[in-house]
Amino acid sequence: MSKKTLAIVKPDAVINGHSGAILDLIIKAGFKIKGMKMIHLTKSSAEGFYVVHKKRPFFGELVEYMTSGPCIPIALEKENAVDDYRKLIGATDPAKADEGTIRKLFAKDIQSNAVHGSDSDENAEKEIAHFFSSDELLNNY
Ligand code: 3AN
Repeated sequence: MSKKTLAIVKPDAVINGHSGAILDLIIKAGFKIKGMKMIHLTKSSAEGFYVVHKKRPFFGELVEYMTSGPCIPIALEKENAVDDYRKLIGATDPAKADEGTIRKLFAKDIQSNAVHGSDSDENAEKEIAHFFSSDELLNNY
């Protein structure tokens, strides 16, 4: 099993000043930060990242939202990273997320839902590579 996952602090959370609190919860949950940057996604990069949702009715709005402000992609490492991080963030819709989860605490609605988390080991690899070259990832701490 892979130990990696990709988190993104999304534009709503960055703009509303929640980045530090979210990072604190991630670190306290035992994840190690292997790479992190603040960027403003271009339309083509956001479309590429969410290509699996291209046919969904919310695709256009999702791309607009993800390009509306800065976001913070973070490459994380931990045993069982994908599942443990998804437990930490809670359900896609914050109204359905468990108490104490990042989305329950900081997300506004199903679209502006504060954070991203990879849904499989395979996608974690692809998503980390979308944002980070190998020399931007720490391997030795
Ligand atoms: P998750 O981020 O929990 O893996 P996905 O992969 O189903 O959820 O959706 C990707 C992103 O698309 C979500 N994080 C959210 O921003 C947006 N999204 C998902 N479902 C909807 C929806 N019904 N309406 C608007 N935006 C949505």
